[in-house]
Amino acid sequence: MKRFDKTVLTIAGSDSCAGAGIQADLRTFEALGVVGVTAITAITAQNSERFFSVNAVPPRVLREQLHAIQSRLSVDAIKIGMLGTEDNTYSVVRFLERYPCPFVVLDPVFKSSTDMILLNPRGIAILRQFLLDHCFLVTPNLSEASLLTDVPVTDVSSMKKAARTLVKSHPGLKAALVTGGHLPGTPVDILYDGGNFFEFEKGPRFPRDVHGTGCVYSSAITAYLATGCSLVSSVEKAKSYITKYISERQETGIPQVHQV
Ligand code: PXL
Repeated sequence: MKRFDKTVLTIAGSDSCAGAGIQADLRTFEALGVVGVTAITAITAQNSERFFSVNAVPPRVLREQLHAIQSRLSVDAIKIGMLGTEDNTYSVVRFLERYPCPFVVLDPVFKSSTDMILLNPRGIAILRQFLLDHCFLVTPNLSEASLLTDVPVTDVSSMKKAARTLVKSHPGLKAALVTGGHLPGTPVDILYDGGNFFEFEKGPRFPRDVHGTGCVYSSAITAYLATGCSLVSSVEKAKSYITKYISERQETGIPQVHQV
């Protein structure tokens, strides 16, 4: 039964075509029965053919949203997606320093699939140096894992190394999930929780990529963590949610809520 008695904050960018970003996060929270609240970092203008522009919100505007939420609500978990600029990244670091939250899930968004820069190298440096230590889990794909560790991540063995390096080099970070959607052969996701590795085989490979699946996957993990599921169970449940989500969009590509 959906209870809507937990609140999850997403700090992310707006996607005008609503497949990714804040819009995808909110749809996922709704489908999984948690209340979603938002702090918008940037506004993108894009459609299924073209990425037109990205405009970050000024850091003051981001801070005001975070303050408005924090001063009135108790947040059970936070999902962080696109941050847009180094200043906004730093504002989120300051917010988490003042108001730590046990379940912060960071989906490091650096580029769109069309290669639009969504966080520049200085922003990535701040994320690495300061933000990761305030997170419970980070969920990079192969290229994001490479950018976070300075080592090419191309196969299961380098995914394991990257996951381990991320956790070991950030004392505050509890776990890393390196997603292998673009691996050749059977795709697999690797979770490292500071002690053990867990492998999650992807469901069937679908012919069509669905925009925003990284956002939906990390939002689903955050929603399950907020409702009290363990880390491994949250990833397992999110994995079956995302598999169904992708399969339902093979025909139309249209984002919609599916019944759990
Ligand atoms: O899928 C990554 C992503 C996240 N957030 C926003 C985006 C994108 C990719 O386009 O636009 C707002």
